[in-house]
Amino acid sequence: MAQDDTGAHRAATQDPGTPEYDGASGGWGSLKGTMRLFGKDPNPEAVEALRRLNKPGGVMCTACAWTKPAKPHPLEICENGAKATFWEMTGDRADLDFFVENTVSALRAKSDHELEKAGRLVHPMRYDATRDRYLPVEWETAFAEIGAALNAMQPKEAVFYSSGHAGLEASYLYQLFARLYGHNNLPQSSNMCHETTSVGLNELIGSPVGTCVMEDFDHADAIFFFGQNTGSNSPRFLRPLAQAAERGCEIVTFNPVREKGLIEFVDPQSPVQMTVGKPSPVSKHYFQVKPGGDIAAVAGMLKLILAAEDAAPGTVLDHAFIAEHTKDFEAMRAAIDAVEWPDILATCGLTREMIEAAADVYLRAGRVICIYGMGLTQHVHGWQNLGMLVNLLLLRGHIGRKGTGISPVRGHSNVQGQRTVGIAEKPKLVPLDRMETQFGFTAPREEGLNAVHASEGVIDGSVKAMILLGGNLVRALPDSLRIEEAWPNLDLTVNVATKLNRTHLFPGKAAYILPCLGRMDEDIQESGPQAVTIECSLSNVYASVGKGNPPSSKLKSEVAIVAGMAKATLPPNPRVDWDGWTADYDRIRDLIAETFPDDFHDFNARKDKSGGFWRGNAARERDWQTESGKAHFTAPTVLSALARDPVEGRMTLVTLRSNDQFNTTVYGFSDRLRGLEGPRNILLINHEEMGRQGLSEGQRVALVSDAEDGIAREVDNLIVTPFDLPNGCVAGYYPELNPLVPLSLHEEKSQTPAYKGAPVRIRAAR
Ligand SMILES: Nc1nc2c(c(=O)[nH]1)N[C@H]1C(S)=C(S)[C@@H](COP(=O)(O)OP(=O)(O)OC[C@H]3O[C@@H](n4cnc5c(=O)[nH]c(N)nc54)[C@H](O)[C@@H]3O)O[C@H]1N2
Ligand SMILES: Nc1nc2c(c(=O)[nH]1)N[C@H]1C(S)=C(S)[C@@H](COP(=O)(O)OP(=O)(O)OC[C@H]3O[C@@H](n4cnc5c(=O)[nH]c(N)nc54)[C@H](O)[C@@H]3O)O[C@H]1N2
Ligand SMILES: [Mo]
Repeated sequence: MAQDDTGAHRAATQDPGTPEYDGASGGWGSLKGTMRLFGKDPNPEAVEALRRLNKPGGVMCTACAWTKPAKPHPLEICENGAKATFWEMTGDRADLDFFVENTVSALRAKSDHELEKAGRLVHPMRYDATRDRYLPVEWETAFAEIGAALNAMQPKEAVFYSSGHAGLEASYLYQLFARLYGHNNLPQSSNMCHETTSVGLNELIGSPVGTCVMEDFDHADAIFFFGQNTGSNSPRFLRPLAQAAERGCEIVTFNPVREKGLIEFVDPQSPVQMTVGKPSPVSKHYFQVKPGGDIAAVAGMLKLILAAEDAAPGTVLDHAFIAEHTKDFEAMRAAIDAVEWPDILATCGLTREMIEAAADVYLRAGRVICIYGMGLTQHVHGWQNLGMLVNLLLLRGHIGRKGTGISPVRGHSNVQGQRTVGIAEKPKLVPLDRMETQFGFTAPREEGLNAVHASEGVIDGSVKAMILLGGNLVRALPDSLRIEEAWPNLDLTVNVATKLNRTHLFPGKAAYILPCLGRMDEDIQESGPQAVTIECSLSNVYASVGKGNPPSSKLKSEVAIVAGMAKATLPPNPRVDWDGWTADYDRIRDLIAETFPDDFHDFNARKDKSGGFWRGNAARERDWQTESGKAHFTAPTVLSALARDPVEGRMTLVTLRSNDQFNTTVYGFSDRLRGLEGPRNILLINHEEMGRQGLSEGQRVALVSDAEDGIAREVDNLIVTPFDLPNGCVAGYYPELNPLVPLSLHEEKSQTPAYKGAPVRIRAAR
């Protein structure tokens, strides 16, 4: 592959080329990928669940937040949805014998994969330090002890985290519990994920979520796609993308890694494609931007677009839109004019021809959508990344028209919805006045802790209790070894979980694992079978009804567990009916509708609609709910989204998800779509950098932190694996490499950790 003088390691071709691996994403490979993990005779209940997945009356998949369409396919599933379903509906059990046989210290020697592979949790457990084991405890005892422990501390010393798994009902009760108890310490997984979006888009266009709906993908002429790996992380989105490409929509992708799903796609639902195996091309142009190089790449595009306008005034920009709807155009223009091409090319690692090709697609398109994921949000200047995409869209009025808009692709299936119903550490985002009237109390107004601030509190001892409604925080956070070390100093750790994970193995002084029903499990309460609800990336809200046989009669629903803890902690309140709400989730939805009438009026009636109900989006109507009442252009203050300028020998570490994992849940060891098989302790690096550093394939090395904050960080025994990446960066897997990401290295406004831009050096293995 040619190296040009801009540092791009790929010749100036704009053709995505033929991938080096066999078979496109989707297709037989994806079906085989699933069967390989779960055998030829998977649990028949799981197979039945798959038939009902993402359809009205069925279960809404836990594997990602991509929308569940109103007209679902006969099988509205993907490889990873199937994996998530089989993984949750496993016949394996981490039963009482398992916990007798294994001390917690012994369990720490197991891998993330082995821990969850032990199977579903079946009984509430309490840690016994003298025996170094989790031992069974009765629910009421656990609730009473948790309540007593919480009442023995100041409310603001406790943190209530949620991973984006739990439905809107449990999430609403959880935030209510926190506020009745007396804090806003409600960090959520989005603090490590799309918080940059929640903060950044909100400032820029007055919407913390994306503006696109499904129909927009049928009308866009061009889609600019930044740092989101659809093939692995939201595979059902591949079909609408491939269909868009097929009808002539030009997709331009910016990503340091040549992610196969964005190159070509085989539809597992298309018999012709499955037989002939002819893939549909997805991206017209695929540009391997350097990590953190997107601001520069888009700055180049903006320069060309503004130059086109100057050459033929009045023909390129939508002046009427800019005048009526936006602010700071001139400041943006001045900042872009001041940027020099050599700096742009050096920072993004692309050639001028590539950027011209991208600008050309933009200029020819009547309707443009920008899509992005963690490749933009998990950087120090992530907010400016988003600002650049919004700049692109605003220039020609590409927000608030059919076929246009900005579309962040969210992660956990209900991560967006939990925020909508009040899980927020920022009290100003929540209608506390209304809740005060509803429940007759004075809500805390002090800003709560987000994930990074809560972690700092665990390390410095100011946080005393961590309650986790799902998740595996010790593994998912940056600086994970420092977190592991500090976690056992907590007075109280409570893990509401379906499966055992590493966080549970660092018990606080009092520590509980409370096993919950999963989304697939039937949830029967006093009033009968219950539905839960979730919100997808496109702001549709749907009911999800589990039908599976729960792995143990001892399990409680997340609603029942939150209510149980709350009841045991809080004094009685005539307006608060934990038991009655648990008995009938319709009553919780009525509360949600009362607190959030605009979004959730007639909630119980609307929740069963095919394709869900859309919550609406003001920015889509060009109603900009920003401070100025306008949409804001951004004048970038930096060209690279990374924290620091390049230094000799320093590499940028990008942490990636494999195709065989869901966050910290590792299903298996095949990263099929990248052609990587086997162990996860790999260091991906290109041939040229290998030569420069004197490395050979298969050699073992260590990575050390180059963060200059005086904290030593190291991950040893990584296998050097040649991989097509830009120069100056290396990549490897999350969560194994989390010890190398400094907690202090985070996005400037939202504190989203910079998981895609940690400074490291390569050292000899010990
Ligand atoms: N199967 C599966 N599905 C999942 C998940 C999972 O772990 N497994 N996780 C879920 C969750 S919580 C989330 S948030 C989403 C995450 O989904 P994504 O947003 O796709 O997140 P990642 O896979 O971390 O990385 C996204 C891409 O960013 C690219 N990238 C890295 N740095 C840069 C950069 O500087 N610029 C650009 N342009 N690109 C860059 C990487 O090469 C990668 O392709 O997926 C959800 N769905
Ligand atoms: N280096 C690096 N680190 C990252 C990222 C990265 O790209 N790179 N990505 C970040 C992102 S985007 C995210 S969202 C976070 C994710 O961080 P978390 O939300 O903390 O982690 P998960 O791996 O999703 O949580 C897995 C656990 O959730 C529990 N669980 C599964 N289903 C359910 C359920 O239905 N109910 C309950 N109560 N529990 C359940 C199981 O016990 C399982 O072990 O990680 C972040 N960390
Ligand atoms: Mo996420």
